[in-house]
Amino acid sequence: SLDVVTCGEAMALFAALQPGPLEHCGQFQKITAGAELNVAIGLARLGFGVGYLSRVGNDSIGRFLLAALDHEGIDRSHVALDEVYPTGLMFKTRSDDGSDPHVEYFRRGSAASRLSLADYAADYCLQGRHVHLTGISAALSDSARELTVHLAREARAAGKTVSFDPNLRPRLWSSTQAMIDGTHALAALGDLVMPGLGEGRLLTGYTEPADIARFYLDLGASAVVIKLGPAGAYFTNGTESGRVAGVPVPASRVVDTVGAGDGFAVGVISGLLDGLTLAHAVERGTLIGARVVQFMGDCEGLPTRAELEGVVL
Ligand code: KDG
Repeated sequence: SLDVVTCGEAMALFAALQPGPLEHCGQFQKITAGAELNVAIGLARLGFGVGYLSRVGNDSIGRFLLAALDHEGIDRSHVALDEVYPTGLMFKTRSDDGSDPHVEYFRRGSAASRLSLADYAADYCLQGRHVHLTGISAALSDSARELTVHLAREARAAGKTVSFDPNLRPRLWSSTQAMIDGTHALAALGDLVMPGLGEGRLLTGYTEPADIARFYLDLGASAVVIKLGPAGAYFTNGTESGRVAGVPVPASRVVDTVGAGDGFAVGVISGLLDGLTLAHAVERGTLIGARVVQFMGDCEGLPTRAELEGVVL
């Protein structure tokens, strides 16, 4: 049975094996990517029943992703195989100095961009206790945004908890204003809203974490967690607020920062589903985020339950 359902685009990520611009790199490692998929993988590794709503192309990349879903024990009964549109791809530079890598997408017109209300299945989507969404799904296309909004609204109306990570991808939106409006529409349907500090500033116009959080509480969230990167996180549920310190990771051990936010989300969501207080769930988020940056892929660092228990960083 499912505990959590998420929806988004899965891609193959070709991660450069040498530093420098992608045009000069001839060697890549093929791994899975997709923010919601990363969260699905993290929650499945912690033992939750996870369902994933998506579309992939009927091509080798689509089959690669389906095999990865099977390997991780994620239910893929609602991942449609699209006969017309291909699976999306992305490439990532190798960064050897701890800085954020550069990412190039080949995902316009992808199978997942064709996600629409026709993919919605209430009996499936509302089976779990929790739905996790990000702003990336809303950025893929108008039809994918309609599906994402519908899923969030139905889940909330059915009494499920809904987490939302804005995960801003300016390159996928037609304009900054469209991005802000589209992201607000989804944030307004989230119980738990988890922006990064930079995202929160851009979206709300406020500078301080407490003011950004207030904006989302006023929009209807019951908890807001603002990611402060290596400095940890700020959290509030309106009555209890605080900061959780970052987990120090020596610069020499930072291999790849991409996926840290998804690892953080895995920690917070799993913690709340496990019945932890918001503060303890956020602590778990910082632990997992700090672990993920020490691995090259987006999801290699996501721990199993046993690894989480003895998290050695
Ligand atoms: O959060 C990690 C994601 O950025 C990555 O896996 C790919 O979904 C992705 C995106 O759109 O950037």
